[in-house]
Amino acid sequence: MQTGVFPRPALDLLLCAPRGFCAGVDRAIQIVELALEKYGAPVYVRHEIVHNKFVVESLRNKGAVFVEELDEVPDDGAPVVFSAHGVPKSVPAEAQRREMFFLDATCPLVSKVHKEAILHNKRDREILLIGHAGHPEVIGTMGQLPEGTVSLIETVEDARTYEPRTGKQLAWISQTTLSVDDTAEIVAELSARFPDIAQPHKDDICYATTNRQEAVKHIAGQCDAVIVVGAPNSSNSQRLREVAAREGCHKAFLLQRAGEIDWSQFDGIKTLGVTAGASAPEVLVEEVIDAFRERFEVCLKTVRTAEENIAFNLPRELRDAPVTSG
Ligand code: 2E7
Ligand code: F3S
Repeated sequence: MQTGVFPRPALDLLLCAPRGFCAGVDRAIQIVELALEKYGAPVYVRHEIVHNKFVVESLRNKGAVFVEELDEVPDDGAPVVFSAHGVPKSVPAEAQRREMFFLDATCPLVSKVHKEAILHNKRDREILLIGHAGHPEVIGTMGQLPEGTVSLIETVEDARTYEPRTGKQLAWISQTTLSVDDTAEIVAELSARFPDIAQPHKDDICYATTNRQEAVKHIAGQCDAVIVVGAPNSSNSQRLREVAAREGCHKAFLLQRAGEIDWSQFDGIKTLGVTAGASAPEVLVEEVIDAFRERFEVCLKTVRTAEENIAFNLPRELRDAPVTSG
């Protein structure tokens, strides 16, 4: 007989799919792991390979050394990996000058935006980058061209007040992890003001960002609370939290680990939504779900809004390396 044991309250947990790792993150982490296997430790990594402390810590335990700039890397012949977010042209240039062996883990979908910027410049266009100041992807994309060539547009207000600096045709490109809806508003303003502005086929927001936002949007309205597993410096994860909040879920939280859950916020909830940013490992999602299972009678339902089957090739140097067991 279970006297004194209160029944746990029932909780419907809606688990978004797709969520978590994208193809660019998978590739970037594999690059560091394969470099460690093939060349041995240390392997230097410029910037967090992806914006997740758990991932960074696991790689550090295997022998990766994280730095912010190349001047922190000694000339000892060890490989240097550039993070998934991309780097300004000055970074590989400096690595070449110092005859470093480097591996570029820039997501191929970011490299595509870099190529667009270079092409617009070749076609003599004035380039606007829609994105967030200070983010490493934005620094990398702006740094594909000489300083002052690319202008940053962060808000609809920026789009409304932008004064072209040259008489050239305008073109816009974007960061890959933006809010789909905010970007559409900015683009509408730019297109209204500058009807002949050149633009990408659709936008530069990647498939993973788009799919994860769509998934959380789909469930947010039915949820009393939504948890996004991800880091505060992760742009795509922040956008997921915002999307959930805007869809009317008043309790939308971004957190890195189960230990950060403020349980007072979840008293009396009936339906919880869970998703994860593109840099958050599934093991951390499981950790959060397990923490809820300890306090609630959880009925878990996966809600899938898109299928993903994208994988990117590894850099040539690592293609013949043995595959890691995980
Ligand atoms: C690279 C790019 O590491 P993240 O959290 O990065 P963001 O850009 O969202 O802060 O997520 C994976 C990733 C996303 N975009 C890596 Cl360009
Ligand atoms: Fe690439 Fe998008 Fe992931 S730009 S790293 S596929 S979130």
